[in-house]
Amino acid sequence: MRSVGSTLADFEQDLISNLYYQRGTTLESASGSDGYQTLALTVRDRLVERYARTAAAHYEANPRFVYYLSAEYLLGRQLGQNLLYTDTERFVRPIAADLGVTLEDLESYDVEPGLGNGGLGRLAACLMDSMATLDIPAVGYGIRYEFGIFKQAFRDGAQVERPDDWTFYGNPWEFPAPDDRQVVGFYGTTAAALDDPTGLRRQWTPGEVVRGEPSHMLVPGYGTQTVNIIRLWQARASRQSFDLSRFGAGQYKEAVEDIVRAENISKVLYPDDSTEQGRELRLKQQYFLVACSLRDIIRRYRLRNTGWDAFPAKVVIQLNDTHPVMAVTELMRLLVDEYKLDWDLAWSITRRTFNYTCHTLLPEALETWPVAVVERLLPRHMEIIYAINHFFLQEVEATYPGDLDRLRRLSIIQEEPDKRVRMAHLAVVGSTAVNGVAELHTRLLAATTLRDFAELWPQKFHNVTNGVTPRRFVRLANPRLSELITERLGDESWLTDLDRLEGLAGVADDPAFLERWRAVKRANKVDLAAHVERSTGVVIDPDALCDVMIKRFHEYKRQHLKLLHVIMLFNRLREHPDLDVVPRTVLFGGKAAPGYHSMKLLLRLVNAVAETVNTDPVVSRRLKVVLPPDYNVTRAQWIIPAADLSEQISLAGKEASGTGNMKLALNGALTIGTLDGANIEIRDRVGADNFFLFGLDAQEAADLRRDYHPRAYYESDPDLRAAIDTIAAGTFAKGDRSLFAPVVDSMLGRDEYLALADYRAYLECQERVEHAWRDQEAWARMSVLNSARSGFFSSDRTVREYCDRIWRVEPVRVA
Ligand code: Z15
Repeated sequence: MRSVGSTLADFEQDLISNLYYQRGTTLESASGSDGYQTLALTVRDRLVERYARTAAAHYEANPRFVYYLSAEYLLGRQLGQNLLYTDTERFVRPIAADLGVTLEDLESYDVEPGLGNGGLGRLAACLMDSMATLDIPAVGYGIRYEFGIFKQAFRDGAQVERPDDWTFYGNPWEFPAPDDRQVVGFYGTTAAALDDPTGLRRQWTPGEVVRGEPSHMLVPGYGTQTVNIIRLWQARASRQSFDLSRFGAGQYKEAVEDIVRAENISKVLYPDDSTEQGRELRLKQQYFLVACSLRDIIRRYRLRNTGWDAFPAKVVIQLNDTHPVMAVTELMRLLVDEYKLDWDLAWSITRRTFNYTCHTLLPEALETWPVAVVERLLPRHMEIIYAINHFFLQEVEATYPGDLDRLRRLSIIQEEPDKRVRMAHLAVVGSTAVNGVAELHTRLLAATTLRDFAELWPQKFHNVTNGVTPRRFVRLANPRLSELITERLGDESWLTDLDRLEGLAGVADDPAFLERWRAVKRANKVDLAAHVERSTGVVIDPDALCDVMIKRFHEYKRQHLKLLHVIMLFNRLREHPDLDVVPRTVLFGGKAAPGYHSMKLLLRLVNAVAETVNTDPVVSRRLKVVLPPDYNVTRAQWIIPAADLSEQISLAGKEASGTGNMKLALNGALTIGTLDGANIEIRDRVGADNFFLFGLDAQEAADLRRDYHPRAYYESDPDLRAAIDTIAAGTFAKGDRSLFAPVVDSMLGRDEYLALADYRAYLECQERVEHAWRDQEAWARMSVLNSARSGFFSSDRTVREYCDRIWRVEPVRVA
C-alpha cells in the first residue's frame, strides 16, 4: 500500500501534486477555491490511509458493529477538524504564509454540510466523533440531501429562506461508492407466497423503483488511528425508469419525469425541528434511508458471516428518533419474504438488533403516519405492521387480560380520530432498549409519554444523558481557552478524558489564573464583535456582559420570555437614562421552520427590538441586541467561546436535554435556566452557587397548566404589563399596532408555555446575574468552576454508556 509521508516536505509535495493532478492547475493560475480544495484533498489523503487500515482491522476482527441510523447529521466544517486530527496545521501555516494567504482565508471556502436541523442532527455528529475516538467499530447512515437546512437571511427584519446548495463547488470530503448502490421499491401490490401455509410470508411487487447511490464522509477519531464513515444515500432514477421509447419519440419532458420524481427523494432536508409535517415525500425519504442502509448492513454482515444466527451478535442498530423506524418493518420483510426465515425467528432477530433513542416529550413531535398513506406507499410494510401489532397485542392481552383500554393505548395503530401508525410504539415494540437523553426526560417518558410501555417492560428503559465533543466545541472553537487549560493541566489528555478538567478547580481561587481566564474570554469577545459587525453592522462592546440565546426558534424554548426581559431593560433605561445597569449584549441566534408563522413573527420582533434598541442614543450605550443571520454550527463555534451567560429558559418538562447548554458551560458561560432537560444535571455538577436557577419545575408547570390564566400575571405585574404594552403600542413597528399584535395575543390568550408565569422569577434571577457580574473576579471564579465540573458532558462519556449498557460493543484498535 502506498503510504503518505509525515513530514512538512511530504505535505508540501502532496499539495503540489494534488493541485496539478487533481485540480488540473498550477500555482500561478490557482484560485482561492483551488487552494482550499487542494488543501482539503491533501489532508484527506492522510485520513484515507487511516481509513484503509481501519477497514482492514475491522475485516480481520469481524467485531460487533454499531450502525447509527439518522435522518440528520449536522457535521460542521471539516477542514479545521481534519487538520487537528491529522496534526497537519503546523505544516499549513508556514506554507500558506509563503504563498501570502492565511489559514483563515482558506477556511472561508469550507462549506459546512447542513444535513440537519438542530440538536438531534448535531448529537449524531458528536456521537460519531466519540465512537471513532473510542475505537468503536461504527457506521453512520444518512441521506445525502442535495439541499441542506435552508440559509436564513432577513429582509425588513423578516426571515427569508434560501436554498443551501452546499455542493456547488464540489465536496472534497466525500467519496462516491457507486459499486455499493442499492435498489429500493415503492407502491405496488402484494400477493400470497405460494410456498407459505402460514400466510405470513408474502410477495411485494413495487410499482416504482429507485436507486440509492452511496457516498461516504470520513469520521476520524482524535488521538487514535480509527477512521469510521458516515454513508449518505442519494436517490437516482433506476435505469428502467429512463423511458427510452418516449425519449426517442421526442417526449423529452415525459421521459425525464420519472427521473425527477426519483431524484426528489433526497432533494431537500425537511426544515422542521421537533414538529412533524406528515408529507408523503418525507415518509419516502425515511424508507429510502432505511431500505438502502439495511441492505448495506446485510451486505457487510455477509462479508464475514454466514447464516442468520449471528446477526444480532454482529449488528446493533441504533434508531435516532422515530425517523428511521420503518427499518423494523423492513428487516422483517427482508428476513421473512426474501430470506424465507419463519416469522418468529425473524422477529426474534429483529427485536434483538434494534434500539431506539427518543428525543422529545412534545406530542406534536411524535410521528404518526396515516394508515392510508403507508398502505399506498409501502403496502407490504403496512401488512407487516398489522401482523407485528397483532402478535404484540396478544402479548399484552396475556399480561393484562381484558384490559381493553390498555390495548387501545398501547396499540401501534391509533384508531381515533383517524387510523394512523404510531412510529414511537413501533420503535418500542421492535427494540431491545429504549432510551431518553437526560435524566428528567427519561423519567417523564416513563411516567407520561411511554408510560404503558414502561409498565409493561420496565427493564427496556434506560437513560443516556447527551454529551458534546470537546474536540470541536472546546479545542477547535476556543483555541485560547484550550491553550490555557493545557498549560494548567500539563498536557492535552483532557481532550479525551474530560473529567480531568476538574484539575482547574484548584486554581479557581488564584487571582493570576482568573486574570488570564478573563483575558481569554475578552479576546474571544473581540473576535465575536468583528463577526457580529460584519454580519449585522452593529458594533458591540467586548466589555459588556455577553448574554447568549442560541437554538432553534420554538415556542417551548421561550425566546419571547428573553425578549420581554430585553424590553423591560429598554423601558427602564429610557425612563432613567442614568440608571446604573450592567452593560449587556443580548445575542440571539436561530432559525424558525419556514411554515412556523408565530416563530417567524417573533424573529421579526427580535430584529425590530434590536433596531430600536441599537439606534436609541441613550439605551444603546448600555444595551445592544443582535440576531446575526443564519445561525449554524460554524457560527456556534464563534459565539460559544465568547458567551458569559447561557440562556436555557425552556418551560420545565419540555426540552428533552439540550446540548448547547453543555457547550456553553464547558466554555465558561454561566447558565441562567429552568429545571429542564440536562440543565438539572449541569446544575448538580457545577453547583447551585454557580448556576442561576429560576422558574417553575416540571411538576409545578404541569399542575399550573391545568387551570392557567396568563392575564392575571399581566394585570398584577407592572413591569410585565409595561413590556407587553410596549409591543402592543407599536413601539417596535413605527407605531403600527397590528404587526406584532399576534405575539401579544398569543401571550395574553393562551401563553401555551407559561412565559408569563415565569416572568417575575426570571427578572429577579437576572438581577442576581447583574449583581454577580459586578464582582468580576467572583464571576470568573464561577466561570472556571463551570468548565472544571462539566467534564461529564463529553460525548465520550455518552458513548461509553451506550457501549456498556445498550450496545455491548468492544473497541477494536487500529495499528
Ligand atoms: C431535535 O433536534 C430534538 C428532538 C426532536 O424530537 C427532534 Cl425531531 C429534533 C432535540 C431536542 O429538542 C433536544 O432537547 C435534544 O438535546 C436533542 O434533540 C438531542 O437529543
